[in-house]
Amino acid sequence: MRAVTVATALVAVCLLLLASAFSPQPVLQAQTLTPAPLPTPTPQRNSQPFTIITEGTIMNTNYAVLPDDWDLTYGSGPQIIYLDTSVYRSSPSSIRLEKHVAGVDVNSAREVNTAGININVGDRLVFSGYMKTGTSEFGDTGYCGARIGIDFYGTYNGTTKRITGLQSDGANGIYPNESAAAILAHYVAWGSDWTQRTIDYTVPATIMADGSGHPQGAMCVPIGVILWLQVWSSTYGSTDSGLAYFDDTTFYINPEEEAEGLPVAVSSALLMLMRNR
Ligand SMILES: [Ca+2]
Repeated sequence: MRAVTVATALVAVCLLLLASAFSPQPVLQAQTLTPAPLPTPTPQRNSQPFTIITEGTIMNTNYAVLPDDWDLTYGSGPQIIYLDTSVYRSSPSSIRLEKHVAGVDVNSAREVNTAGININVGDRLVFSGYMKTGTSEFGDTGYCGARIGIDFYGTYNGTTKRITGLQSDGANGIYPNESAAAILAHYVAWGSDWTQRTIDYTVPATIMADGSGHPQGAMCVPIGVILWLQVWSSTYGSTDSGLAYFDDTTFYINPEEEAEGLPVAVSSALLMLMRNR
C-alpha cells in the first residue's frame, strides 16, 4: 500500500510539473523607463527612454545577440557605434566603438546598450563578451580600455529608475562594496587581442541606489537591467582615439537549469514552484 501511495504521489507531482510547464507564463506589461545620469567617474548615459522587454518563457534565450540585441544608435546626431565587417572574432561582423568628440556626438559615455530586459530577484545573470582593443592615443594605463557591465533598474517611491551599475565580474560585490581590484581586472587593456570577460551574478532581494537615479542609499527591488559595452578611462574618459571591438556577446538568465539535464520547460516550472513556496 505504501509503495502504491508513493507512486501515486509521484505521478501527481509529475502531472503538476507538466501542467505548470505548459501553462502560459505571466507576461509583464512593457514599461517605459527613463535612464538617469551615472555617478562620477562613470559617464552620463543615454537620456533616451527605453522599453523593457520580457524574458519570455524559454530560459536559454541569448538576450545579447550581436548585433540584433544592441542599439547601434545612442541619442541624436552623429554616431560612434559601427558594425565592422573586417575586424571580428566570428564572421560576419563585430561592433566597433570609436572616440567621443564633445560637441559633435552625444555619446559621452562611449557605450553601446541593449534594451531593458526584465529580471527577477533570485535570477542568475550570466553576461559574456569578447573584446579587442587598439592603442591608447594617450598611452593610458590602469582603469581603461574596453569592458562590459550591467545597469540595474528598480522601483522606489512609485517610480522606476536606475539603481546602480555592476562594473566587475559579479563575484566581488556591487555598489557601495564593489571591489576596486575586481573593477580593474574586468577591463580589457589597450593593445589586447580578443579577450573574454564574463559577469556571473545572482540578483539579490534589494540593491542600494548609488544616487544617479533613486536617492543614494535607498534600498530598491531590481526589476530590469540594461547591458552595456563601453570604452572608458579614469583619466582621459571617452575621448581616447583608441578603437575597441566587441563580439560574441551572450546574456543568459538562469542558464544553470539546462546543465541539470532536465528539459528546459520542466526545470523552469520546478524553479517557479520553488520560488512560489
Ligand atoms: Ca561576430
